[in-house]
Amino acid sequence: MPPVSEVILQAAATPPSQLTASTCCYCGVGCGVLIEHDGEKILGVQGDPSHPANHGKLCSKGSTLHLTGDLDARALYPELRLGKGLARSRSDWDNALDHAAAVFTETIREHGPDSVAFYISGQLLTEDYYAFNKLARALVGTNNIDSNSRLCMSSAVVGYKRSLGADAPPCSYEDIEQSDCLLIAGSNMAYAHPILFRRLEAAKAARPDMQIIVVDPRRTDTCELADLHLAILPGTDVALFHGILHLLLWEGWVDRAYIDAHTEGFDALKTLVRDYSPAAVAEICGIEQNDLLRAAELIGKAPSFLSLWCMGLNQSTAGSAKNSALINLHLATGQIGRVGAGPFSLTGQPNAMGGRETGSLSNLLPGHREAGNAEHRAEVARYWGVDSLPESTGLTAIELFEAVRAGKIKALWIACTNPAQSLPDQQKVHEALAACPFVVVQEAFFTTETCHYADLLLPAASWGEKEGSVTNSERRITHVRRAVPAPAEARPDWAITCDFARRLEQQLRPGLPSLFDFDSAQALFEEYKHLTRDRDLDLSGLSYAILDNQGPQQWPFPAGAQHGTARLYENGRFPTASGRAQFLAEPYRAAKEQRDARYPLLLNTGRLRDQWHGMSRTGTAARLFGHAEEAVLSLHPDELRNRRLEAGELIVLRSRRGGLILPVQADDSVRPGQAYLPMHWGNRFLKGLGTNVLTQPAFDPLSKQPELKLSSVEVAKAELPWQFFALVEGDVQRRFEALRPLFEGFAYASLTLAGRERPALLIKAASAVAPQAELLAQIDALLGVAEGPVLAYDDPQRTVGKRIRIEDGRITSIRLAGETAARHWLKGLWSDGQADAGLRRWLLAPLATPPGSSGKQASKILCNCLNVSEDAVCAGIARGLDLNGLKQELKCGTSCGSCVPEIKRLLASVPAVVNA
Ligand SMILES: Nc1nc2c(c(=O)[nH]1)N[C@H]1C(S)=C(S)[C@@H](COP(=O)(O)OP(=O)(O)OC[C@H]3O[C@@H](n4cnc5c(=O)[nH]c(N)nc54)[C@H](O)[C@@H]3O)O[C@H]1N2
Ligand SMILES: Nc1nc2c(c(=O)[nH]1)N[C@H]1C(S)=C(S)[C@@H](COP(=O)(O)OP(=O)(O)OC[C@H]3O[C@@H](n4cnc5c(=O)[nH]c(N)nc54)[C@H](O)[C@@H]3O)O[C@H]1N2
Ligand code: SF4
Ligand SMILES: [Mo]
Repeated sequence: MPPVSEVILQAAATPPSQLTASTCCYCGVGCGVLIEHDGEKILGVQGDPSHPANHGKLCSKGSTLHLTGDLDARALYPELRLGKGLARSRSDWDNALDHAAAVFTETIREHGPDSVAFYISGQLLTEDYYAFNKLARALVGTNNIDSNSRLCMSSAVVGYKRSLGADAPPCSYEDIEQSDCLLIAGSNMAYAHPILFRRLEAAKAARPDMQIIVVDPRRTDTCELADLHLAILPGTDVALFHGILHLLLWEGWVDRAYIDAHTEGFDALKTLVRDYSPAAVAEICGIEQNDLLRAAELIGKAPSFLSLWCMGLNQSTAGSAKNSALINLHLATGQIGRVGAGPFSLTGQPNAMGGRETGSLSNLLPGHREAGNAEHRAEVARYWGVDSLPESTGLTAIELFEAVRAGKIKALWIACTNPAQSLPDQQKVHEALAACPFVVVQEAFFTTETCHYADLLLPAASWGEKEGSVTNSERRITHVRRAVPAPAEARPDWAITCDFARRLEQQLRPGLPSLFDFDSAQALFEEYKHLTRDRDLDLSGLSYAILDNQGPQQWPFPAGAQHGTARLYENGRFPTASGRAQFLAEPYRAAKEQRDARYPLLLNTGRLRDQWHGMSRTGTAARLFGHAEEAVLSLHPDELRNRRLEAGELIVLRSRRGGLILPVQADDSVRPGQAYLPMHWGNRFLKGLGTNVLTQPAFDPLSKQPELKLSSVEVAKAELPWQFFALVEGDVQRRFEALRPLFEGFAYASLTLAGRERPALLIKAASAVAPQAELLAQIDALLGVAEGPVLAYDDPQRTVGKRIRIEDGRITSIRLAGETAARHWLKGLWSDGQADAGLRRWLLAPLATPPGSSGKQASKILCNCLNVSEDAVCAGIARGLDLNGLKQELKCGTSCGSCVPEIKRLLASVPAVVNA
C-alpha cells in the first residue's frame, strides 16, 4: 500500500471518472452496464439499475469486463501479408483497404461474385450487420454471407418460422418469472444466462410452487433449481417431447378449443405420437417411466407453461425437429400468447437476434425476408436502389468452409468470429484457411487461431469503444454507447465495412451514387429500420432518441407506437398464410454417429461459467481461470475405473476426425457412456486443434446447424513420462506470445493464466522423452529462471531440474522439468506470496515431493467476486454452516451470485458435522 497522501494525490491528479450506459458484450440476456472511465481508459463496470434485463445486476463475466482486453493482446494496426509464406507486416488503412478492394474486384471479375464470401458474427452490432449484408448482396451480388449464428440459432429460426410463421420469440423475461411450470431443455442457464437464472431463482424463492423441469444429459448447475431432472440420452429430445404429447392426449390435458381455433395439422401429429408410448420413450431416452409421467402431469396441469431452450436442442442434426416438437406442446395446450406461457428460445450471443433481423444468414434478407423469395428480393433491391439481388443460393457455414477448402471460394472475409476454433471438424477448417488465396480477418484481438491465417488483419474496436444497437433474447433493443476511443488504429466494424465497400464500388459500379454513404452508426440504423416496416418485427418507429429517452424497447415498435410489445400472439393469430399455427409431425430419428466398439463414449461439449467461446477476451483475465484452470475431460468415475485411469492423468481423446491430449477428471454429473469437454479450447490455450477437432460437421437438413453436442470418442491413457510445469508472474500476454511456439514439440501443452492481483502465466506440458537442452534453455530465459536471483537444482542424468526465482522474499517464477510432483505446493507458496524456509533444502535434494507437503492441488475458486475457494466452502459446510451461514461468514455468493448453484450442490453432497 502506498502512503495515504500518495493515494489522495493520485486521486486528485486523475480526471474525474464518468459513467456511460452501454451493454455487456457477452450473452443474449443483454444486461445493461454502466462503464466507468476517464474518457481514455475503462476503469470499472457496474450493472445498470435502470436496464430492464438485469436491474443493476451483473454475473461473474459481466462484472469483470474491465479486467479483460489486455492491450498486449489487441489488434492495433492493419497488417498485410504480401505473399503466402511471408510474415504479415504493418500497413495503414488506405493501403490495406485498397489492397482488399483490388483483390476482391479481381476475384469477382475473374471467377464471379460467388467466388467470394463473408463469414460474420452474432457479436456484431445491428448496424455492422446491416452494412455487411448490403455489401454482400447489393454490391458484390452474392448470397455467400453467413454467420456463426448458423452454429447457434439457425434451428430455432427454422423452428419458429415453420411452427409459428415468423422468427420471433413470443415471450418476455417477466413471463419466465410469472410461469407456473418451466421446462428448461438443453440449456445450462446457470452458466450461460446467469442473470436470467438469478431472476428465476428469485421468482422460485418467492413462489416455491413454481415447478421446474430440466432436460439435460448432464446434471448441470441449472438442475439446482429443478423439481425434476430428466437426464435423457443425448439427441433423444424429439422422442421425449412426443412421449409427453402422447400422455397429454391420453390424460385429456390438451386444449381442444385452442387447437381448433388457432392451429392446423393436429391430426397427423396425433397419429404420429400414438407410437410414442411411455415404455418406448423411457427406453429411447434412458429415463424412468415415472419421471416421464411426472413431466407430462406437471405440464398438463399447469395453469401456465413456458419452455426455455438453447444449444442442447439447436446444435443437432435433429435441431429443427426438436424445436418443432417442443413448440407442438405449447400449441396443443394453448400455452402461448398468455402471461407466463410460451416457447422461449434463449439466444446465445448478445446480438444473435439483430443478425436474424438484418438478414445475416445466407438464406435470409433484412426484415425477416427470404433470399429465396423473388418478391422479397425485389422489395429489398428497390429500397437499396439496385437492379436486382442475387438468386443463387448462398452457402451456409459448414458448406462455405468446405467450398473454401475445395478452392471454390477464393477470397474470404471473416469478422468478429474465430472459425479456426469454433467450427466443427477443425482439421478441415484449418486446411481450408491455409488453402484460401485471400483471407481477411476483422478482429479485436490478434491472438485468435483464425488470425494466424489472415492475409489481411483489420483491427476492430471492441466493447466500450463502439456505438450501435443490439437485440436481446426477449426482442429488446438497447442503444450501445461508446465510452472510450478504440486503441491505436482500431476502428468500429461498420466503419471498416463501409470504407471497404466504398472502395469496392469505385471498381464495380464506377460513377454511380454510393450505396454506403453512411457517416455514423445511427445513419445505418435509420436506413435499416424502414426495411422492417409492415413486417412482423416492425421497428420502424424506433430511433436512438427514443431508446435514449424511453430506455430499451421490445419489437414490434411500429411508427407511432408509444411503447414496445411484451408478448406476441395474444389474439391467437399467427403470421402464416392461414393465420394458424402449424403442428409439425416428424418422427424421432437417432443421430447417425453413435457409440460403437471403437468409439464407446458420446462426447458432449458446452460452456464453462467464466469463459466466453475462444477466450480471446475472457482469457486475458487471470481471475477468470480461478473456476476452471485448464482444459479437462469429464468422465463418470465408473468409466475411469474401467480404463484403470486416475483423475488428473493425461489421456488421448480421439474421434473419427482427430485427437487431443489432455487430463481427465472424475465427474458424476456425466452419465456413464458419455464424456464432457468445454467448447472453449482451441490451439492457443491447449496444444492441438482444440475441442472441435473431435466434433462432427454433420448438420440438420433444414437449418444446416451442425451436431456440436454429440460425437463418438474413445479415451486411452497417454504415456508421457517427461513432465513440465512452469508459472511466471507478470507481463503475461507478451510472455504467452513468446513461449507458446516453444511448446509445439511437446505432445501435451496447456498455457493458461492464474492468480488475481498478480496475474501469472501457467504452463503444463508433457512428452515421451526430455526435450533438447537448448529448447529448455530458451524456455528458461523467457521464464526468467536462466539467471538472476534463482535457486536451481539439476540432475541431468534423470533429466530432472527445478528452478525458482525469488524476488523481495517472494516466488515470482517456478520451473519444474522432468518431474512435477511439487507443483501444487509451490503454486500455493507463490499464491500466498512467500518463499518457505524449507524451499532451499527441498530444492537442493533429489526429492520429488517436498517434506511435509500433502501434494494436494489448491481447490478451485467458487466465488470469483470475493475469492472464496471450494475448500473453504466445504470446510464451512463441515462446520455446519448452511447457505446463509456461508454467505455471512465467508461472503461467498453475496456479490454476483453466479456461484450460488454450485454452493447449493456442495451443500447437498458434503456431509456436515452434526453438532460441530
Ligand atoms: N459462460 C458463458 N456463457 C455463454 C457463452 C459462453 O461462451 N460462456 N456463450 C453464449 C452462447 S453464444 C450460447 S449459444 C449460449 C449457450 O448456452 P447453453 O446452450 O445453455 O450452453 P451449452 O453449455 O452449450 O449447452 C447447454 C446444455 O445442453 C446440454 N445438451 C447436450 N446434448 C443435449 C441433448 O441432446 N439434449 C438436451 N436436452 N440437452 C443437451 C449440455 O449438456 C449442456 O448442459 O451461451 C451463451 N452464454
Ligand atoms: N464444440 C462446440 N463448438 C461450438 C459450440 C459448442 O457448443 N460446442 N458453440 C457454437 C456457438 S453457439 C457459437 S455462438 C460459436 C462462437 O464461436 P466464435 O464466434 O468463434 O466465438 P468468439 O470466440 O466469441 O469469437 C468472436 C471473435 O470476435 C472478436 N471480437 C470481439 N469483439 C469484437 C468486435 O467488436 N469486432 C470484431 N470485429 N471482433 C470482435 C473476439 O476477439 C473473438 O475472436 O461457437 C460454436 N462452436
Ligand atoms: S448475464 Fe452476464 S454475461 Fe450475460 S449479459 Fe448479463 S452480465 Fe453479461
Ligand atoms: Mo452461440
